Amino acid sequence: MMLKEIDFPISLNFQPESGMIEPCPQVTPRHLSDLRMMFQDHQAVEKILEVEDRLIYEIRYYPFVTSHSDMALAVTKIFPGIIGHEYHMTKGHKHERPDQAEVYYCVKGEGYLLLDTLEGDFRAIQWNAGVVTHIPPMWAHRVVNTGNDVLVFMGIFHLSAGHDYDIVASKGFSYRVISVDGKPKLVEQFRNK
Ligand code: M6P
Ligand code: ZN
Repeated sequence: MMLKEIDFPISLNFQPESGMIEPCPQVTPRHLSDLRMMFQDHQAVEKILEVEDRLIYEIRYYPFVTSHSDMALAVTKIFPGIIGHEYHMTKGHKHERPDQAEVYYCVKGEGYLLLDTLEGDFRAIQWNAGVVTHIPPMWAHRVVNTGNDVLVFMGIFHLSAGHDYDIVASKGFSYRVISVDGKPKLVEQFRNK
C-alpha cells in the first residue's frame, strides 16, 4: 500500500493544567455573543454584552485525517463564571449523523456533563478530573463548569459526525445548572415546543 504523508502516526503534546496541545492548528474561542440563545437570562446576557463580550470557553482542535479515517481531538477549556444564575457552559450539540458517538474525558475542574436525547431521556453526570464518559449517538451533550477554576475536558470523535446546534437552541436541554446560595443546583426547564 502506498502511504501518503497523512497516513503516518502523529503524537501531540497535551498539557492538562493549561489545556494546551502542541502542535495546535486551530483554536476556536466562544464568546458570550456566540451563546446568546443558550443562556436563560437574556437580560443578564445583554447587560454583560454592553460592557464586554466575555470569553466563555476555547476549543483547541487537532484533526487526525488520513486517507481512510477522520478522527479528531478537541480540548475545551471553560472559564469559571456565571451569567444571571447560570454557570458558564458549552453551547451543546447533537451529532448530525445518527451513528456517531463520542468520548469525553474530564481532565481538570468540576461540573456536570448534561446528556439529553431531546425526546424525553436525560442524564446529568457529575464531573471531576478523571471521569471518562461515552456519549452514545443521538444524545445532545453540554458541559457546565460549576467550579471556581477552569474546567478542561477532551473530546474524541469523528469529524464527519457533524454538530447540530440548532436543535439544541430550539428545544433546549431538560435541565439547567444554576447557582443557588453559591452551590450548583439542577433545575428542570419547560421545553420549547
Ligand atoms: C468537545 C467536542 C467538540 C466541541 C467542543 C465544544 O471538545 O465535542 O466537537 O466543539 O466540545 O462544545 P460545543 O461544540 O457544543 O460548543
Ligand atoms: Zn460531540
